[in-house]
Amino acid sequence: MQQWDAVWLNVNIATMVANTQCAYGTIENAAIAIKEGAIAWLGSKDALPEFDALSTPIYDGKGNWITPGLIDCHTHLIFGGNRANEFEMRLSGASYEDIAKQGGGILSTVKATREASAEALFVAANKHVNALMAEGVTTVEVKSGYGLDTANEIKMLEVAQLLNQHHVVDVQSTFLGAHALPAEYKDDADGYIDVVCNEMLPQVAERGLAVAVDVFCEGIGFSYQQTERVLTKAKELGLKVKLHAEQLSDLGGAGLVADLNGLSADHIEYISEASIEKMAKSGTVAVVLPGAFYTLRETKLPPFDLFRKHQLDIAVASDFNPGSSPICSLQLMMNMACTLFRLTPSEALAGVTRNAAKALGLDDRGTLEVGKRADFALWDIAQPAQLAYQFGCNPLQQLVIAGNVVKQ
Ligand code: DI6
Ligand code: FE
Repeated sequence: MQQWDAVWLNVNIATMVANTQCAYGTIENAAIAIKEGAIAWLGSKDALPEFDALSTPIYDGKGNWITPGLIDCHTHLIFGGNRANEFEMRLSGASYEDIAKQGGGILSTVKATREASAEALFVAANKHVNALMAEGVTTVEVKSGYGLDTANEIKMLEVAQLLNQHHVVDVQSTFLGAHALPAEYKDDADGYIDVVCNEMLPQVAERGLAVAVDVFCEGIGFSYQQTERVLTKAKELGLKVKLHAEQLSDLGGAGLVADLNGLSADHIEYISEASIEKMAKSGTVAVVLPGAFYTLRETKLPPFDLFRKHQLDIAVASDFNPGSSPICSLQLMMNMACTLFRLTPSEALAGVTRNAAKALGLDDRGTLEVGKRADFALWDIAQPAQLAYQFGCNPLQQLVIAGNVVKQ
């Protein structure tokens, strides 16, 4: 007789295991059992083995749907202040790039983040993680990049570490020291990159403060050569690499991160087919960020036909940040991925589960299979496409993270 920690009966399961027959990897009339934080059994209810029903908590799913816990693989959710004033400026005609060039944009959040205590940053960021979790998120990636000096970049990563320790949601940290050029290094971008490579990166690696390293490779960010220096150094130190690439122009960054076997290239509205071919070869995930596209009222869509032609894995993330995507909702991103980017609802769901896990280099989650982490959500829906189709009537009923029922 099986000894499990908990069992869910009377559920339909979208396993999201890649499957050519059914995009959701559906098992209807199913059951799922967990033990020690992992999935111990799942399958058709008819095949359920005998288990110790007297001492096992049993949940009745009432015919609702279970999906993997959602994974937001690209956020900047630790920051001081807000940029509602720039929202107003953009509405009266200023562009995101104009504002950045005038010393606003990312640099205004840098000022507020430097002025904020670690405690204040933690309290604000904790609310953001709560909001994501309320919509079914079980893993979130968090980037630094609003400190832009060694002490403040470390401060941000320590806040991320604290969040990971204190929040039930799993927090994966990324070092984004090369996010913007701080005022102290105006006209000396290479000098700032020296500090990122020789001072910040070694400390981040030695203290285990980040899993991965990212750079904003862009006309208003850092050049291809500067990006290459940072990512190469990161790899030497044993860190994974990913990139903000081709958001506003094509600098070839996505090809670079693919050449370095990077996890993901993110944004990529302006990517070339040559870079897409490189990503296909290296298995680098295409992370698309409809919240930034929407907020900046961009019109150039990422080239999804080419992504599909070259069979890239596509992830969808919030890019939650105070400037270009002040939207702390992965459910809305799924909806926008369909409405703005024309992904199918199953592609959108794969984008926030299986492919988002791959974008973070995590192979223990993102699909529901025996042995994977017991991270899953029970939704009050009649079919999985509803998760992308509707917005504002959060259907989350129950959330399980590493086997713990954190919402019911
Ligand atoms: N691209 C983005 O979408 C965010 N960072 C980046 O490099 C925007 C960050 C911000 O505007 O504060
Ligand atoms: Fe971003």
